[in-house]
Amino acid sequence: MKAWLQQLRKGYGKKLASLHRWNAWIVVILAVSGLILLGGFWREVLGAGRIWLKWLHIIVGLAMLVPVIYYLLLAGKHWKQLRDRPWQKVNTIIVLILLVGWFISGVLLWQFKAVGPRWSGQALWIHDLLTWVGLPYIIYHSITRTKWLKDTHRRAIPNKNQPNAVPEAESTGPQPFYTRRAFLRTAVGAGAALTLGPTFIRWAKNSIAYQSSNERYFENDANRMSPAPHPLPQSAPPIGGGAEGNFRVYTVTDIPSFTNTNWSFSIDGLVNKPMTLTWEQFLEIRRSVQVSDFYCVTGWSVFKNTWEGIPLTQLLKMAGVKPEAATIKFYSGDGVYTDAISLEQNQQMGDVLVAVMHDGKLIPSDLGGPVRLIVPQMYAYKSVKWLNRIELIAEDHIGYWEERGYDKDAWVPSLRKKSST
Ligand SMILES: Nc1nc2c(c(=O)[nH]1)N[C@H]1C(S)=C(S)[C@@H](COP(=O)(O)O)O[C@H]1N2
Ligand SMILES: [Mo]
Repeated sequence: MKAWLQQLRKGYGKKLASLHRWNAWIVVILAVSGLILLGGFWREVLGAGRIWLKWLHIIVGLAMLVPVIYYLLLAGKHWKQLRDRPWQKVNTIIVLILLVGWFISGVLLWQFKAVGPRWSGQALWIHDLLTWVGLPYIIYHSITRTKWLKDTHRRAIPNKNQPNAVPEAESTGPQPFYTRRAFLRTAVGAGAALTLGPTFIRWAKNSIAYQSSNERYFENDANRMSPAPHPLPQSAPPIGGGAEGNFRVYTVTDIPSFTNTNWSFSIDGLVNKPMTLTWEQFLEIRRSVQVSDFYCVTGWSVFKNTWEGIPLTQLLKMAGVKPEAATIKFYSGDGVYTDAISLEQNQQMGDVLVAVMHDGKLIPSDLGGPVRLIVPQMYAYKSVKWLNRIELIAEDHIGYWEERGYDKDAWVPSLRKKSST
């Protein structure tokens, strides 16, 4: 073991430098792929590419463990050399905390099915937090160190007692406490951090819509439907006590907006009474209220939503499903997104809802209003937003995200245990 460590430490200075370089590239790849995965804009552009990118992010993220472990093996020696450089020590610790934090939360996110929605929710929060704190820090770090690309000697730590250390010929002897160069670098770094930091945060807020309440969505409703439905007594105030957690607005298209004239709701295909309803007709159908949790496969959840709407089973009864029908296909008013469940799954679940209200208010356009599907026992990619057509078909239908690599099995495992018995 000792001999092996010694072997490992041969050419220590060079090794440390190349370790740093490798790690920097890994972080760049993870940052770019992670930000693209996060950005709503890329959802539409990438399609199936998103799944590949996610895999790249996971694999490179796992690979990050190699330089971290390698460094830890060399750390004892490095640490001794940093004796007189407390800030480099602090920097090293910060970077290690970031990398390990990203790694652990990333593994939990990757294994979201095994760890369950509460854990993956926490993991996502930590993963994001580290990103918003860590990325500006690392950007600052690399800007103030870009000199290093040219003057390698800035990186090497002079140490007379170490024959294997990088030659210190270029080391310019005792350095003035603060050189003009160092000052410039710090100024540039601080300037960059100051301009990038707030932009980062604003961008984060807008692009992932991670914020402290869902109120904003209600205020920005782009739909103009009238009349407004009267909430049932269980809806206002909501019997669930109000949703816990924040929706992230996910869409593969622009957010559509609807009025009474461009909105209608159809049930067709293998039914006895195909119908197309206006908003007024739709609101006349008896509604009911349910409280349920909402789980996205990417790790976030919104708990205790009070949804009011028409149970799918009730709509299907109205239309009269023909015996040849096997699949219920859902269409979004965005003209692109579709998904499906089997008639059997619908019967088994019994709580699929064509929802009109959330926590006593009309569902805002960002969150799929005026009418969206809610499939509480499956991951939310089944819960089609801007639902405006239900078609009964005999064959299978592969939904939008399933076609692009999402699991065909959308059951939330923790709920499955209860419902399958
Ligand atoms: N029409 C449409 N419905 C959709 C999506 C979409 O992109 N378009 N995304 C799905 C996914 S993956 C999730 S997690 C939820 C997100 O719902 P929210 O945007 O209201 O939070 O909607 C689902 N339904
Ligand atoms: Mo999702």
